[in-house]
Amino acid sequence: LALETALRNTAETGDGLVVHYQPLFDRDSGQIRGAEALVRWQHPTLGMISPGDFIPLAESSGLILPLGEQLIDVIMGQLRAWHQAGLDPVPVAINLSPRQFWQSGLAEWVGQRLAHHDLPARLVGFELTESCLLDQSQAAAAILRGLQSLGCFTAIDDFGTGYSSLSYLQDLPFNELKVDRTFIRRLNDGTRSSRAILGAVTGLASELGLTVVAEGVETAEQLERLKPYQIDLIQGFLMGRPSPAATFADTWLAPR
Ligand code: G
Ligand code: G
Ligand code: MN
Ligand code: NA
Repeated sequence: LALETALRNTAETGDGLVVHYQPLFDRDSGQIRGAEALVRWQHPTLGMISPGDFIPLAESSGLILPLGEQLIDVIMGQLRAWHQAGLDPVPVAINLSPRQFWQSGLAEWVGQRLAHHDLPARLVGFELTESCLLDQSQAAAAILRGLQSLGCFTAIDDFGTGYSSLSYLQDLPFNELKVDRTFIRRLNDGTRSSRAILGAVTGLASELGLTVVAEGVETAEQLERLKPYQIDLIQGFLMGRPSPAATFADTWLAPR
């Protein structure tokens, strides 16, 4: 309960929200193409808490809604600050919990915040997992279209881990598909089925016009093994770990 009280304070004020940014690179040119925002919570006495340890509490308590709004404002504020510092920001993808995704008026609210921060919508996108979409693909499609019509991009995250249905890819307006890192890791075992599955998913996604992202690339050997597949972007510890905003900007952002 003490934890929930502290989280409520953070949800109301934004104090203690820390965002790290992990770069995504063009697989072939190696150029940076974007970043994923990954939240941490700086607790007054417990120190830095990872999302896996507080997002579930935020979801069960309902605090995920105000917390998520604070977070989006922190990220948009950061993009604006980078721009004002003379840097050329890259598009940032924000993870959404199912409750945030289904909150009514999401796209409208995002549009208002973009205007408030005076940001081009193409700099902001949203990642959802398949658990957001279950059994409601018509309604989900409408929300995704709302975000896309603002100019934001949409990504399906951790693809292949949930109740994946390939028909999601046809029915839902996603710009990007992020292949879950378990599929990248399984390439290490060298089995024919691992290669077949990765080939089918990346081939179909690419054929449908989606930007395909390989997540969790940790070794040069994995990167090499990914070469035969239709993969556009690479994310993982090999190329860049999540880092605080200042480190991220120093390392990866170019002057305008
Ligand atoms: O950074 P880390 O590996 O600890 O992230 C663990 C999980 O927390 C990931 O699945 C990631 O998608 C999720 N996560 C990170 N940041 C956010 C966020 O801002 N909102 C939500 N809903 N989930 C997040
Ligand atoms: O569920 P989601 O894909 O949003 O989770 C993102 C999480 O994956 C982040 O917490 C990030 O720290 C983690 N991550 C990013 N790159 C790698 C990697 O190369 N290996 C592993 N094991 N985790 C990674
Ligand atoms: Mn993600
Ligand atoms: Na993921």
